[in-house]
Order: sequence, then C-alpha cells, then structure tokens
Amino acid sequence: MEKTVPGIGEITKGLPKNWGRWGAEDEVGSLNFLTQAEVLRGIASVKQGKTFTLQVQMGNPKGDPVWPGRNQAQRMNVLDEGHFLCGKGPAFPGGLHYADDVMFMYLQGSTQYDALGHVWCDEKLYNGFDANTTIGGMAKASVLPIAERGIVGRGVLIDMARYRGKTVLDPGETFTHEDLLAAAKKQGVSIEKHDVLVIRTGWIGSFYDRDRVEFYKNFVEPGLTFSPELVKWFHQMEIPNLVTDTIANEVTVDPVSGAALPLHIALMSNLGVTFTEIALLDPLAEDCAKDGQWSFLYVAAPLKVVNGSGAPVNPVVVK
Ligand code: UVW
Repeated sequence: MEKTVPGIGEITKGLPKNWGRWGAEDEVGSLNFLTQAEVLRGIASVKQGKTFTLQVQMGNPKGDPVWPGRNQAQRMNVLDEGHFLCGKGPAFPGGLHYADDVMFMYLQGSTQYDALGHVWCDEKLYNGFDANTTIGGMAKASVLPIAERGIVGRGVLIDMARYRGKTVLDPGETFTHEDLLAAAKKQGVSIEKHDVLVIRTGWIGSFYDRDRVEFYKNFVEPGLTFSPELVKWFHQMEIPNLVTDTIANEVTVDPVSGAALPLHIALMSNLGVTFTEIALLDPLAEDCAKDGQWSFLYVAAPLKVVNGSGAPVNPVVVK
C-alpha cells in the first residue's frame, strides 16, 4: 500500500517560529543575529590571511549542477571580433572594439542565496506574508533585502564526508545536528551561537567527475535530515545562515515522513535561516584539514535582484 505523506505544515506543527520576532515587515530573518559584535567576532577568527571563494563556475563546459527540472546558465556572445570582421560592429571614433555577452539563467542556477519567501506551505511565506505576494515577482521576502544587507560573520566548516571517512557522502545519506557536533569535536572546533554553519558533503565537487545520467538518476542528495530536535537546536543556536555543497541543503526526501525538503519550511520559512546552496567547499576543506583552522570570517553579497526568489553569490572566506 502506498504511504500517505503528511503535509509539511503538519510535520512542523508546534516547532519554533521566528515570525514577528523582528517586526511584521522583516524580510531577512535570522540574519538579524549578525550584529556588529558578530562581524567583529568573524574578523577575530582571521589568523592567516588566506582567502577562498565558494561559488561554482557558471557555464562550465562540464555542466553546472542544478535542481532537476531547472536548466543550467546559458551564456551567449552578442558582440565580438566576428561582428567587426563582417563590418557589423559599432563604429567608434578611434577604432575601439569590444565584446558583449548575455546570460540566461535560473536565479537558483549557481551558488546562490534563496529568498526567505522562496518556499512556503499552507499559503504563508516567512513572517506570515501571503503566498499571493509571490505572483508575478516576490513582493515580500524576496532576495533583495538579504542582498542589500549582505552577510558577514564567523563561519565554521563541518566536513561530514571527512568525518565519515569518505570523499563524498552517498545519495540519500543523512546526518543530524548530533553528527555535526561529533564531527566538530573530532575537528577540534566548536559550533558557536550565531555561527554561519558551512557543511561539506563532497556532493557538488563530485558532480564534475560523475556521469550526468548517474548524478540525476533517482535524484536524492545527501544531507541534514528533519527532526524536531534538530529544528530546536538551530533555534537555540540562532544560526543565521546554512551553507552546503548540495543543491538543496538537506536530504531530498525525509526518510521518516516521505516529505520533500521539510527543512526548507522548518528552518528557512519558519525560523528565517538563510540558505546558501551549491557551494564548492572542497578546496577550503582540504586547507582546513591541513592547517587545523576550521573557523573563519565569512562574507557574502548576493546580487540585488528586485523581486527575486534567489540570487547568485560568490561567498568569500578569510582564514
Ligand atoms: C527548491 O526550491 C526545490 O530547491 P532549492 O532551495 O534548492 O532552490
């Protein structure tokens, strides 16, 4: 007999919500925890001056990892030397030639910040905004307020793949906040209140070496799995931002309820935790394993897309 999947509203009923905590019009949620003191705490974690960027390449000839059903970014030349050779380039005094190109892409088609209103259930977005406000462009809880604010704080990397002795976690492999704490202990680092939580699974890095059909077959990413305890832990820890090297930041289907992406509701929509997805964390993790420094300054400025449900970003880490 087919299992009946409960609604995510039902699964998350009675769990903490931050709606109204920062006022009825708030659109940046748990980023409110990143105060000036938190910026200074992030800066205090800089010890060596090493820098890392976390975005995947856009328009990589090997393909770009995207959620099934979305297309990868398409970049096209609209002006180059070919036009000038055919006499079709614009003529400027002094003989200047230049190249122009355009890109057509899903705003979630690269490393990106989701708007807090990107997902919803039961007709309500983050902070109780009406789902009808998404029609024709996000009038509420779009990515713009997140982009206007920027994200600066102390980040901590938890390498779950390394903890499990693997280069990459298996499809559908899950872990909990207890596993994060155990991995942190093994790494010799603490996850502190208000940390930007960065979790490596190895999944996005593996995309470039895998056969595409295999990557997307029975698509179930590894990741954090829903439990009331995990949601309460994020709430108590006041985590402002969850960054992972997977496309959707959590195991695709909750193995207990069978619901897809319940943490998108429990953490992003209900607590206002911002999600940064499709990060490439392998070079950073490699370096952290070598020098033993797993905490750092995390800085990110998603693009200022008006009414956007998300925006590409190239986060910078300074150790
Ligand atoms: C979906 O919206 C389905 O996923 P993501 O948060 O990865 O964009």
